[in-house]
Amino acid sequence: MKDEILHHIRYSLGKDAEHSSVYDWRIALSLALRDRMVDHWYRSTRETYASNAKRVYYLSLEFLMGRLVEDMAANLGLDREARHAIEALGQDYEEIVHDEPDAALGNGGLGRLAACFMDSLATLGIPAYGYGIRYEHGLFEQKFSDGKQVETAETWLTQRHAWEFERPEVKYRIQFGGHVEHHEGKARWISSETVLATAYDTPVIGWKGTWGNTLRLWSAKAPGAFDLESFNRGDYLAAGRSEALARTISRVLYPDDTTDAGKQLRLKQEYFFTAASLMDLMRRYLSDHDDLRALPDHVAIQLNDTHPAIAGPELVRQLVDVHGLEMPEAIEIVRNCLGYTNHTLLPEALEKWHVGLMAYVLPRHLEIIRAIDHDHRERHPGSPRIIEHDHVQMGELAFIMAHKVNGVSALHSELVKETVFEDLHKIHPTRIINQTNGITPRRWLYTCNQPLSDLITREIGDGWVADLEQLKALNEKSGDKAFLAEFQAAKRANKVQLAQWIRQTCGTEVNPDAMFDVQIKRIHEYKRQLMNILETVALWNEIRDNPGGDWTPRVKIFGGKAAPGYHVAKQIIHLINDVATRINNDPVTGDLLKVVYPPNYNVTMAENLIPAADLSEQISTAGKEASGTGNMKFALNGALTIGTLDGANVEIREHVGAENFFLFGLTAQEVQERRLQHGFARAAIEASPRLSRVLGQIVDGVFCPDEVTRYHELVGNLYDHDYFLVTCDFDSYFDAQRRVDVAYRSKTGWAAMALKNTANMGWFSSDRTIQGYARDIWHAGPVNTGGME
Ligand code: DL6
Repeated sequence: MKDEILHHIRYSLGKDAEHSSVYDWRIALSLALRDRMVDHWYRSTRETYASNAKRVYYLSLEFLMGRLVEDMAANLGLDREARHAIEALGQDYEEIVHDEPDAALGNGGLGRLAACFMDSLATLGIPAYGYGIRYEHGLFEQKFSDGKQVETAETWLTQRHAWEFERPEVKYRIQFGGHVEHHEGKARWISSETVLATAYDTPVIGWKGTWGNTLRLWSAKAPGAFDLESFNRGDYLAAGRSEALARTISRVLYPDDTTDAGKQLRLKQEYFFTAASLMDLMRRYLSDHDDLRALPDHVAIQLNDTHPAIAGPELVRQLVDVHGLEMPEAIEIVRNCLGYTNHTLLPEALEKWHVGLMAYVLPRHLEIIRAIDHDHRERHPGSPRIIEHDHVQMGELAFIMAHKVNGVSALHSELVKETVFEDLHKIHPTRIINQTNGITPRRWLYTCNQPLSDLITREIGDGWVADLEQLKALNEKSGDKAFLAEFQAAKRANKVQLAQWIRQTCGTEVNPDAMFDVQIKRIHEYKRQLMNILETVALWNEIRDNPGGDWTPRVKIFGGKAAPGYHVAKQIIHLINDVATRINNDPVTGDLLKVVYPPNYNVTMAENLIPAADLSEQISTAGKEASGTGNMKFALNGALTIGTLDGANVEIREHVGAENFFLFGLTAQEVQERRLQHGFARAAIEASPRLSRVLGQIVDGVFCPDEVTRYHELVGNLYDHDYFLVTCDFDSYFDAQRRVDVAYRSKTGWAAMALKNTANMGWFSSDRTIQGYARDIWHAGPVNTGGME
């Protein structure tokens, strides 16, 4: 390994060891690891071709990969070797690993799920491709200026991305606009704009290197030659214009995971990567098959939300316009290939495109969508329409074009049947199924939490990394005081490290013996960070009223970004920072209560925070969080959850035991009923002296003396339009937090509850989730491998 790294320092970076920077060492290490992947990767491809195995294609506008070096080394079984080699070369391994920028090609849960799925597909040996966009700028960087969120462009690709292979020979012409001509029953799309999609491949190697799949990301390029004539005339802007226009398509990730961006560019992005991916998989299929009717026997395509839902009409277009199939038969073939995962019930996140825009950008697809709609309504009179009120409803399109539609937690899948797709579910009662989300244990325990991972491996061996249910053996240890002490020591080691990092990042001293209470996720009203900070103020009040009381010291940790245009979410960020400033400087509460909000939450930060957390905040309004996956990461790492009966919390509670979970709040059903009661929020505030006092302080400017009116709108909205029922759940939440305080005071009792969480989270491995998709949707499986070469 050492020689391989030195080889890359010299021959790939053109440096000598003495003059190499941290960056050079990181790239050399990454290239050395990448070399070790290539043979596994090729072998997997050869075996897939040789066995004629069915391939899975996971289409996702987002892949939130984070850093790769540790993950890649761990999956190759080279994590220790890599560290030793770097140290033997006199370098600091941690510094090198931390030099890698996060590949932040996603907004949150949906994109991170795609990354976990890639890891599990490779670990399980299922032949698969992830297809997405190679954004030049990933999710924006967040800074705080006087407590307010400020966004700047993310720049990961200004450095070399060592993991990928550019494939200049793999390119497809993607068309937009123009019109359609019909002649003798055949359609011809005469487009007005073309860009090239070119491929970049990153190998994804599963645990112990037994299998390798590909993440293929598309970059947009101009199709024509550089405009030398304009350049020679001195018109440099004109010379670069077509290149710049084309590149726009893969330039920026839309910084919004809950609202329909509504922009022409977004629709173009969606079509760009979907069309390129389908052209690519069709080319691969036709390279060794000629019967298009057998496509579903060899190809399974999963739509990660509606973002790639144009795949239905696009594949129909290719089958009909390019390969000459009849429309009804093409629709049936495509349906048998496609699965669609729904990740949200929020109405604003269900994509809809105006027919005018669709006609302008994708005129042939609009015709095909009308044909699909017509075909479906002929077969199922009275069915909901795909095009309603001049909008193409992408959820309906995806549903109709998929043979299976899945929700991402048991509760969510039931709500999908009862709400957004109620009518379509009646027509196709077996189409909606559930596949509860999962997380990869490789990244979310083995790599990110070495103290706990080492302890578990010492106790039960390392089989758990690829078979997480083996953690159940730890249940026997919940009465073993010596083991519980070691379990606590692992947590404490993580907390000490985090406390140091918090000091460096936020300048705040926190006590590692205080309870670390963490809420990290996108900032959204339904996730109710607002309720958390209001409860923090209420606790602050009570401590100040009785500073000598028997309080449980707490550090409240927040992390998360707000969509740049989401005004209320940005106000909530500002409020949290204002409250933090006031509380952290209060000598009365001192170490009993601290609030920290490190900026720029990302995958790497999650890997630091989660292993150190004692309490996991999963407090969304019931019925709103489709699943959550952060909730799983925390519980796996031995944090207890305070949460509502929402998303996958319901199943987590069932698995870890109700006695090891702090439940509060209204159920999804009660939420619906409460909303119908006139003046429910005012009534709740009036009934809660604690909440009234907190809201009064905020209105009086206790946390913003420089601008007393800053939060009047935010608080006013709570009185009049508390759609997410912060006010109604507040008292129940406060009481649950006090139960948490009491439980935390018994160190051994807490450790036993935490261990029960770790021991019973095995079911939430994304390996289990992928096995479910493979069995129930894709009808695909692993190609037998001979183990590590
Ligand atoms: O399924 C992954 C993840 C869930 O865990 C979250 O509960 C859910 O909010 C998230 N959904 C989205 C929806 N975005 N769009 N469209 O990100 O998916």
